[in-house]
Amino acid sequence: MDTLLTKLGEAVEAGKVDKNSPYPPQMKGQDGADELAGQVLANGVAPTALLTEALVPAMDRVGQKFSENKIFVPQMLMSAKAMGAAMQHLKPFFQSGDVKTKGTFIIGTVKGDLHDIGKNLVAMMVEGGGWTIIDLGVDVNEDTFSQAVSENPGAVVGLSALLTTTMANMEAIVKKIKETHPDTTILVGGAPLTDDFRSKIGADFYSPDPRGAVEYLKELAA
Ligand code: B1M
Repeated sequence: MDTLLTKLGEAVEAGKVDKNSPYPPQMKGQDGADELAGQVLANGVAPTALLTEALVPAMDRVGQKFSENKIFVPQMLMSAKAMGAAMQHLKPFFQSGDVKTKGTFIIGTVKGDLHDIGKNLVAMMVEGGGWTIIDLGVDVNEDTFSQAVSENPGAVVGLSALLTTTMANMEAIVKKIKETHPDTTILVGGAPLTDDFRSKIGADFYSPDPRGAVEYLKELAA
């Protein structure tokens, strides 16, 4: 089983989406992230193990190689695509929560930022925790967030950012939401954030991972 998890991590790292994918040429005809994720789960591995032992470490290696100029944006995109193919297999597990009655969770990656893998994972897991999800996508500005809250009174909002430059944009979004809808609870997350930063921008809760967001929302709904 470790071999399959290793192979899955390698496929994501190399950007091998599925068997038919021509990229990378040296892996032509081999199973990709899509097939391997299916095989791992069919062998009874827990979905969270697939995530924490194969997919997330693979993306970390991708980030490391990018920092060292060993790969560039197109390769990083192929890895993201491969990760997305594997994540499709996780969806049914993370979404099979209770009936969706706990409330509405509006989520988006903040303006200037196109990273959506972490945001999608948070959305999947919160949905599995029994919340209705409104996913605003990536590069979302303060007006769009505020509008979504107007359309969904009482909704909780989640902001994601992966860049040190774009996390700064969270402040204006929090400000606008709190001005227009003062009672809105706002969660923030993403690799460069800290709880100090959360406190500085006036958001209500910071979680480094989807699990923390789910737990916080559970308490909020209790
Ligand atoms: Co970009 N990128 N990227 N990238 N990218 C990073 C983030 C980087 C760390 C890579 C590096 O240099 N080592 C670096 C940021 C440096 C910094 O600012 N600190 C970087 C850079 C520089 C860039 C560009 C500027 C590169 C360029 O063009 N020169 C560019 C920016 C584009 C833009 O957004 N405007 C860029 C582009 C891209 C791609 C488009 C090619 C692609 C994204 C594709 C996509 O998302 N669809 C990409 C990728 C794939 C990465 C890395 C390799 C992987 C990100 C990822 O998906 N991780 C990343 C390096 C890395 O993270 N190791 C990197 C896996 C994911 C599960 O983790 O997203 O952290 P993460 O989410 C976690 C937690 O953060 C948390 O839960 C998730 C699950 O555990 N979380 C929340 C996230 N949101 C949350 C919200 C919550 C709670 C928890 O509550 C609401």
